[in-house]
Amino acid sequence: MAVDYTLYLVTDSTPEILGDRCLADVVESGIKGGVTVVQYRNKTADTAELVREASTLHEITRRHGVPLIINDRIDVAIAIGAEGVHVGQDDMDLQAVQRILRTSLPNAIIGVSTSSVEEALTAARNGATYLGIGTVFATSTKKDTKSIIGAIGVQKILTELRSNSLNTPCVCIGGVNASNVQQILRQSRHDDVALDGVAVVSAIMAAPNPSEASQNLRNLIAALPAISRTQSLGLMQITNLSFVPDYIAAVVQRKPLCHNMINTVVQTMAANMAIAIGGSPIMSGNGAEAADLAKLGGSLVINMGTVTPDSLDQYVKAISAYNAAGNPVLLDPVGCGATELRKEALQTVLTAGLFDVIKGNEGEIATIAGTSAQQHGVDSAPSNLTLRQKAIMVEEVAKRCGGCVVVMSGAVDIVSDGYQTVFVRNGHEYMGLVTGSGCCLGTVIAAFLAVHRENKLLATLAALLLYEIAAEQATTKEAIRGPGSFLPAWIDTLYQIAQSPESDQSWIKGGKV
Ligand code: 3NM
Ligand code: MG
Repeated sequence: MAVDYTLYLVTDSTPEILGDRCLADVVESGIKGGVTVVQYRNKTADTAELVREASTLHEITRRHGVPLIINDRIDVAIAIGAEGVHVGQDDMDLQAVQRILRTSLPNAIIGVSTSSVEEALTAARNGATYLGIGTVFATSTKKDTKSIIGAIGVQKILTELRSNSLNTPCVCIGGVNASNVQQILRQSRHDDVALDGVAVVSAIMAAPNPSEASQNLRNLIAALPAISRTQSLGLMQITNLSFVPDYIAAVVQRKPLCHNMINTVVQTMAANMAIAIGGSPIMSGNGAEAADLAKLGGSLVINMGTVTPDSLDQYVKAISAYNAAGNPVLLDPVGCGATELRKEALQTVLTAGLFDVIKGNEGEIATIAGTSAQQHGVDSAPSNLTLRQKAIMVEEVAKRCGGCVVVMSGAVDIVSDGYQTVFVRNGHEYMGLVTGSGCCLGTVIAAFLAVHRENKLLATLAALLLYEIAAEQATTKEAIRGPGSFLPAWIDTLYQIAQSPESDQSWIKGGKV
């Protein structure tokens, strides 16, 4: 039978996790909440107890049409006629398991724990039905974990398997819970390679309400936005910018909510720019209302420009709320390398959830990449990196952040989703003389993200071109004598283009990508 690995529950009967509750009740509750596979794992009970408990569980799982897999004990699996077994690297080797089960349980699922590329390739080549990949995050549930591999380790294993044409289903295990399930699923993705599900112990077994905990995990998994790879954009087709007016028209038509948690310097300007391009801004710094706002289908901007301990707490709440609702989040890590406090705040934010776009200047992106020199204030320190070196850095950060789009703003803007990278040479020097011109780009991009979720790279590119070409056009107006008169003219031009992006497409011919 085809197994659904989406939410794989591994049981644990220890007092630390099960407490004094009944194992069968907890498992049934989990299944009712959405568990799709159950593994009975008990490292201490006597054989008679194992067989007895396994058959009780089997009765429940059968009733709900969910497969039951027995950890390690092939004999117990055979005794109760379970759907499968799961073996670790220190258990009986896969070929021996296959020999034994060939006659007694010929259709058995045989899962294997793996923590390295070699182990995974070997198990998959030898015919494992599925692989458990771990340990993803540190966990106290299993005392003898070998290595913590993180999302990057999982991604590496998945990529190697798939590039060797091994399509064995994979789940990951170790420290997975509601706060990180979206992160691990998204950050382990690469091209069209993805996990088939997640395996958890304590997130369900130790939950006060296992059914609710399972339901919550299923919802979080379901809310995860599909990875939106730019379809054969390529460098050839990027010369055709005719999608930009269409993207703008859709923003104006849909009037997306733009929830800005943005620094206190640029609130008004960001709100005005959002309105000019057709968005509906709300400048709320209160994380407690983020869950309600997230339901309205808009996007969230986290701009750390005037971060404080309190605003940081609010960001974390809002990021979780938007991630849970599956709505886009843009991070502007303003001045994140300038002080120790900002570096710490950046780490808090980056681990709080997932971002669809990260936008920063060179110093800020370099700080995220871990390669920056000391920043002076919020402006980017000049570096001697070549454009190519910067592009590699942008790509790296995009990959590391699990398929988010990274924008490094500058004289040449670099935009990458980790697979495709685009340079944009539009803009005007006056932009650098108006405070908040970088921050407001985040707000404008976020408005586009809310409407164009299927293609984050193109959405970002459309917003960037609109923003910078409008700035160029504004400076050609007669009354412009400097940055002061430039700002209102820029807002006017954004508004004019947004109102009729298609009636006169000549503006987009100014796009320099
Ligand atoms: N196997 P929790 S980690 C059973 O790395 C098990 O192979 C692991 O428990 C491995 O979801 C683990 O509570 C325990 O962190 C996972
Ligand atoms: Mg084992």
